[in-house]
Amino acid sequence: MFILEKGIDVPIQEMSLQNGEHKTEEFRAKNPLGQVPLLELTDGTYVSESVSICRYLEECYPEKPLFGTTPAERAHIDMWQRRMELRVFIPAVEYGHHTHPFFAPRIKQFPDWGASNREVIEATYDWLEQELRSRPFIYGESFTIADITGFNGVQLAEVWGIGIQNRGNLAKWRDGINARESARVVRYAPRAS
Ligand SMILES: N[C@@H](CCC(=O)N[C@@H](CS)C(=O)NCC(=O)O)C(=O)O
Repeated sequence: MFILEKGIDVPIQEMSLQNGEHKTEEFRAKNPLGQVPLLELTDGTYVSESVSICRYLEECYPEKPLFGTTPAERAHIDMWQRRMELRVFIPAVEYGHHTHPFFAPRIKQFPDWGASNREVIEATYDWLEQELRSRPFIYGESFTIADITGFNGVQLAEVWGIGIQNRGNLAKWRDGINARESARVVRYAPRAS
């Protein structure tokens, strides 16, 4: 989604997680965590972690900035991106991991921990509902990395059945992001509500 928003051309190699292509010795030599995404730099090194990859691309291709341009803007956008990551995206990951039957044979589940993450998401949604009364995007008047992280977190929560319910401002924001051309590569939700 970030690459499409930037309008840059980055060669993409898709991998089958189902076939365990990310767990081979060859792949682990590039990322010992055996996870995607992974970016190969021109100097032959590799960077994993989605947001680190986005930051690198932003520095290489500063046009259409998604992390801000001034020191103040960068700090604010980083703050909101972290909030979306820590209070929506990661809690959605944790909720799924610790409550969904799919993960039961894969990881040791702690359902109470799962439930507490749902509370974090719901509280954040209540807060965002207020924040979005007066602006169209997570940070101000323009689309940023914080919208990408937030949107993907909201979608993931929806997959596990945590909807945004009757929070109208949040729904309007989500639907606006969902309608962007770039969202086609991450859009997968049957809406929980
Ligand atoms: N913190 C990493 C998380 C990467 C991650 O969880 N990737 C998933 C796919 S979205 C993965 O590779 N899962 C397979 C696994 O962990 O075995 C990032 O932000 O890039």
